[in-house]
Amino acid sequence: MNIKQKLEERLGSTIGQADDKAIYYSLLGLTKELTKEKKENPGTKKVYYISAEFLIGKLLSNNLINLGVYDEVKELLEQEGKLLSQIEEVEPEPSLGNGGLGRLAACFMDSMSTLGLCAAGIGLNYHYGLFRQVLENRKQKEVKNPWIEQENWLVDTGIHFTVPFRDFQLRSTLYDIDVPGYESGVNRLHLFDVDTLDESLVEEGISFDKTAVAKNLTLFLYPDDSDKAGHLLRIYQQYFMVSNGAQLILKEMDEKGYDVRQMHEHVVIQINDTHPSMVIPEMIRLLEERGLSFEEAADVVSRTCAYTNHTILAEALEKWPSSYLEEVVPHLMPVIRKLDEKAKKAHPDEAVAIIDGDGRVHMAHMDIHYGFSVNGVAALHTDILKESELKAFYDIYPEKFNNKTNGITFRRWLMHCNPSLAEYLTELIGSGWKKDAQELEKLLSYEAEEAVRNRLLEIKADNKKKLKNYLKETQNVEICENSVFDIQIKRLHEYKRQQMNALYIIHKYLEIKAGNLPKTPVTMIFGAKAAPAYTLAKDIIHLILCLRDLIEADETVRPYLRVVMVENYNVTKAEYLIPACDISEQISLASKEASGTGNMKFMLNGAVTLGTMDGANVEICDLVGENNIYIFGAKSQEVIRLYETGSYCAKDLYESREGIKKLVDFIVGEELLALGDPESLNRLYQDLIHKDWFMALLDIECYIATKERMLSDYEDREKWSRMMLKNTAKAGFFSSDRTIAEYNRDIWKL
Ligand code: 26M
Repeated sequence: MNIKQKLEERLGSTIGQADDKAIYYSLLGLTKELTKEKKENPGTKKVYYISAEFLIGKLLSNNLINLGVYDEVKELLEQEGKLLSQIEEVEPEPSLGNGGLGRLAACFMDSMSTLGLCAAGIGLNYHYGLFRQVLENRKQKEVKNPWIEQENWLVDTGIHFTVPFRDFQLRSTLYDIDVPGYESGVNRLHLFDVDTLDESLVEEGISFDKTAVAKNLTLFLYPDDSDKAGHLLRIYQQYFMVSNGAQLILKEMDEKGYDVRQMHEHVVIQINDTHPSMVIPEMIRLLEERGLSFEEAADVVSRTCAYTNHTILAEALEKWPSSYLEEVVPHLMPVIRKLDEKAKKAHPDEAVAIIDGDGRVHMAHMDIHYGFSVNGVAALHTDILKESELKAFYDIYPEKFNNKTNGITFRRWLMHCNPSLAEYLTELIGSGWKKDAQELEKLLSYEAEEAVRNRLLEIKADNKKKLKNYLKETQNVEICENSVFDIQIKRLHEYKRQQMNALYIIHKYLEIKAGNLPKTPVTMIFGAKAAPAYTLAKDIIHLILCLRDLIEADETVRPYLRVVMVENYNVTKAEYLIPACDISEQISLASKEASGTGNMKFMLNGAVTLGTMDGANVEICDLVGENNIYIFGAKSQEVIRLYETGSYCAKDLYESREGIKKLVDFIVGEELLALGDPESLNRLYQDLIHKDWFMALLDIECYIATKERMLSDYEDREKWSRMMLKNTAKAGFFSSDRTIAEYNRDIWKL
């Protein structure tokens, strides 16, 4: 039977007669069926990628692409007057991640399958995922985000485990999502859930009884952790994830007849940040139950586990009070104490202790002592880990440290989200780039051809029109497709410095008011969720929304400058925004963004980066050369020195630089106070003057100057299109296929 027949059989009608919903669900079923026909990636050694987040995005198109039937299905539907892009709108987006860390795990799942590696993901099946963001009264409101429908991608495996806690135990059910590789075999994403979950626990917004663990464990991703109950719930979640994961790994080893004493020859556990770190003591505990001595168990587990660090922000490194662990998982504490004593005996330095003087358990320290590999996620990040943040560990274990610069899957972030560019590239350089991304460099030989460059500009213009239509339909905002699209989309965090971008908007507003009009209008686009308890992040959203409305109401400014905040920014919205972007905002304070992966997606799709020398921006700069990127701001060494000496003083800058004072004062000027919440605006104003922990005022002047230079270069369409071409051509390095090949070569050795 061909695809058309199979589809119509599922529909019980012709495609032409069916509605989008019916077609979506039939395609969902068909895709699952086609995936089942694929074989699992084989191997005698398997990597388990354990992560609290997998931000997989919608799956239909991605899976159709990887199964090699995307074009066939798309044409089939078009013959019957249906658009695949329209049908995709029916699919709810799984909401199983916050941002970069979760999206990275999803890209890695795609690449591990594509490269034919024997691999699985292990995580949790959060029913309401991360909250859905609603923008109301110029503020963020959080509501639940139910994404699991009657028919969905999850497969109930019928596999159950029992997970012990202090006062009770929970039975789990394992749900799987198949991950087909691109023209390759299939791996699985294993998502554990509790049988006793009670969705009705959620009342208003996203609040619920945090103490009813059996009923709430997999309701939300990282529920508000501003109080003790939130912290405990997070420990419950983490332990539930790793205990299930460890039991699954042992079950699979048993089934294959492997000896658990040889675990390291058959298994690698890649620990994605510290959220899954309890897998180390848990696996040791389970092996002791199977008769291994503590020493034997600790040894084999140490040869099996590898840790990836994703941040150097001190406040983000997990340190659980041992009293909390005693309250939730008392049976793990004896193991953790033994691990701590053993480490202290060998390395008495307080800086590398697992349990510190205050009784807090440093999860990363446990990973480094009892894992065989420690990696950072971009060259600069790994250097900083080695030279400062984790220097004491690097001195002990230099051989464990390695870098794996992040990557993105080109299946989703080019072939799917930007089909016209993908097709044009194939027309020019053949389709080899789909398997070997380095082949994109072949594009360089077309740099001098005006017709090629003009086509790239045309594709960009089309994508901008598509975004315009999408925003009109979904948010009822109308933007000008002939303006410059300047886009900053990422979680809202002070270190990412959306507040600095907001200060730029104030600058531009005042310039326009003074009669200095831009040649081409500028559209500033933001997308960002703030953590529910992160007050200052919410204040920054409020400022941006107030600026938006101030400008919207001003007939003299509106034709030249617009501000748009995309509501509930997620993977699906990123897929519209990224191909349409001219200016990619990557403006974190140098040394703070471990890597960034949005920067890579924008570059691949022909946007030009405006950024600091931070994370993977450094490597983008090396690849495209200084003439094809706009770099500004303090370098990481300077920033690190400022922190060490405590010599940064925002107030000095505010008082001594008239231009800076004017911008900051505007936040609490009469125009904005007439629109906004005085308490919120005032808090942000005070913070910028008295703290400014992430040094927005340090870089604001060169940021403004560099953006102005960029806008003026935008007018030179030849120059700009050369930069676009160069960026796409040099993006091959950032394929997650390259990243995963390196993980396998250096760490997993499958
Ligand atoms: C959140 C709220 C308040 C304080 C700190 C945080 C927080 C910050 C970072 C929590 C966790 C953080 O790190 C984990 C993380 O998401 N890291 C991201 O990982 C991506 C994939 O490697 C990188 O591209 C990003 O640069 C990095 O921030």
